[in-house]
Amino acid sequence: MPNPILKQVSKPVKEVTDETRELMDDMLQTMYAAPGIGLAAVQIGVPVNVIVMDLAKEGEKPAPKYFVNPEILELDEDFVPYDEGCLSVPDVFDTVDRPKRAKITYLNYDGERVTEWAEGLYAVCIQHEMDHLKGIVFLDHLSKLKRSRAIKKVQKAKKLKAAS
Ligand code: K2U
Ligand code: ZN
Repeated sequence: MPNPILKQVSKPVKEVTDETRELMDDMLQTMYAAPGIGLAAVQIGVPVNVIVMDLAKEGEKPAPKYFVNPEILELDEDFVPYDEGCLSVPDVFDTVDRPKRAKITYLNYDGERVTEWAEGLYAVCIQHEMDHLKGIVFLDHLSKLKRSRAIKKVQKAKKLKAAS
């Protein structure tokens, strides 16, 4: 942080092919290994509009979701706070206010069109991931002071890690 890769604006995918599915399978494995509950392709250095997610809790059957070229159609006026983290900004957590619900449309793993409302953690996560596709990291929603403190913390941790 700040990492130019994360600031890239990702490009739409022309069509969902076996190559797209292979990328999503790889992303899902990476996400489970982190562990995380969502991942945008740009976070593994591939700036394309692809997101994977699995909101299943510990011990529940995995419920992977795949999003190709996702778009937000509508956002709720009400905002709710959530203590967010990010796999690309390790060990930093802070409260971000986001619309409570979001109507989204996307192509699924098989390239079929899905349009649905997301709420709860699903709404938080999909908005966090779709920010990544626009080169936005959750820190960009924080105050300048909080953002600069978070970046210093990540950079210090990185130096320590490099030194150790
Ligand atoms: O994009 C990412 O960095 C993945 C995030 C997704 C996420 C961030 C904030 C709120 C919801 C989802 C990682 O999953 S961060 C790890 C995590 C795990 C459980 C709940 C919240 C965050
Ligand atoms: Zn993130």
